[in-house]
Amino acid sequence: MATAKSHLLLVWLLLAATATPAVVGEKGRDDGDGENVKRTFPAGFMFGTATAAYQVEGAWNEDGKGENIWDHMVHEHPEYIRDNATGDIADDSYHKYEEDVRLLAELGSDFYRFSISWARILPKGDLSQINQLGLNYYDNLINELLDKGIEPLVTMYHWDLPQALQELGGWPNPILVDYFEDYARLLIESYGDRVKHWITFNEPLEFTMGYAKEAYMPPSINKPGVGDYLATHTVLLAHARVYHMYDTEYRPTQQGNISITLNTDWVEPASDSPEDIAAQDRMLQFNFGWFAHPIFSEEGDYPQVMRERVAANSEAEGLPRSRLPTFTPEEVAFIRGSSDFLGLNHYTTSIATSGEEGPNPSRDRDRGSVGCQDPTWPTSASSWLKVAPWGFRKLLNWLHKEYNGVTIMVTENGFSDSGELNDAGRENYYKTYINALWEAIMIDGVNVFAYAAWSALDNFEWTRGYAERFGIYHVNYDDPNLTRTPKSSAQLLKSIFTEKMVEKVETPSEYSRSC
Ligand code: GBH
Repeated sequence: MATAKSHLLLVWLLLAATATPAVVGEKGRDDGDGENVKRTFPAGFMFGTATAAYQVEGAWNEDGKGENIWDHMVHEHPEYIRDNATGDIADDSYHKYEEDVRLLAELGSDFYRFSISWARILPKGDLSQINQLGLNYYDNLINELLDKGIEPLVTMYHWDLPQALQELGGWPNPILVDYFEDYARLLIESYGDRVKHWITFNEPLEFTMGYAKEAYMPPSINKPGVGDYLATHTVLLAHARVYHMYDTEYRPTQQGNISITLNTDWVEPASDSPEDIAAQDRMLQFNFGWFAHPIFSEEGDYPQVMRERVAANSEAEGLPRSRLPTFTPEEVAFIRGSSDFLGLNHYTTSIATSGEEGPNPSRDRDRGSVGCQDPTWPTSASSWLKVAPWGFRKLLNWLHKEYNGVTIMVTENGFSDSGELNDAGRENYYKTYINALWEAIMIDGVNVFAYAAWSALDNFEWTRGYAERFGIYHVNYDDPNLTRTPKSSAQLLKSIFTEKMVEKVETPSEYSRSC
């Protein structure tokens, strides 16, 4: 089954490596003819890169920083992390931020997406103690970026909850809505004169798994189908609280935007059968609609299919109420529309078919669809990350349709290898994915205004340690100076970022869908 189609894939990979002639009749503008066709992005389109505090900063206990749940987990459970690695030092960006900003400038970045470490600013999580040295660090970073003409884009929360707040139960405790609001207000008061794009949360789909599974994400609590639903409920209310605070109290003077970053694979049905198409829809709703439907749909609230299925399973389990918490009508209205754009993290594609997987109970089981990836798709150093640029274009089109022409910022997209300087795999990934992006914008009319490559530099890849590298700049972890060196992909991205053009490459129109 896979063979004929995998040949097509091979042909495509060869094509992707060389320039191909322009296709006549497309709506988008292809400049040039014959070889080296360039695809120009709309005027004002922004290119940049992204990182996250725990993955790059290091200095985990310096200058008054408090402990967070990642510090805690890597120290208490080194066995959860490949090679017992930690982010104690990471890329030492806390001390090397000036050098890092120089690299970003060298790359021609319009913006830099970084996150703020909550416990660096509020060591106890609450306002009982404000760490001025922590505030100064981000102040300096923001000023350094602006000085080099790079716009700062700030993620308030990229997975590193202060341990003191975890001791109150963490995200399943609704009191965290208040604590998050206090923290966000301090950030906006401190930096909002200069920061015009805010992201409240990065990938709640991932970090709420910390309350559903062991050894994947702190606090590593094994309550699937309960802890993840409760955590998400708080996170959505906290997001909306901060959105409204910004909207009413700060937007009039600061005139910025605020949003949330959600992640998903594109999901392809295993076949065109109605069962597989329904499984595809459930996969997208349970993984993405769970967060996006309450915020970006016209009706708000969790997706109907999710409310129905979790309620039915909970009843069958003899529970007096659904494991999926309920929003009041006031809360539905409060969350609905609480975003100026959609932040999207996207890396790969998977395939869905109807069936059951995962522990009982769990969100996986509630979903009633099983995911997999086709082994013939080209891969990266990360087992989950298969190269499928056509899936990126399909996902962008699905979002456009599902959420009524929503304005999108791609807040992460990237490829892992084991750290080669000559990173042809990453170059191929960016060329093909940025082509797919161009097609979605210029041919299909999807509203995307910015794109961030993950990541500016190699960094601590969570439980995968330092083995899977996403950087455009290489970091030498054997060298105490943690020397940064541009990889080949830095040249490629520099030309894309500065010329706002990508060289045209073909993406396959047929691909195999078997697992
Ligand atoms: C992003 O998550 C993060 O925002 C970023 O911090 C991270 O460094 C980057 O991606 C690269 O990973 O094989 O079952 O363990 C991306 C979404 C989804 C990727 C879950 C890892 C693990 C699947 N992540 N996936 S599994």
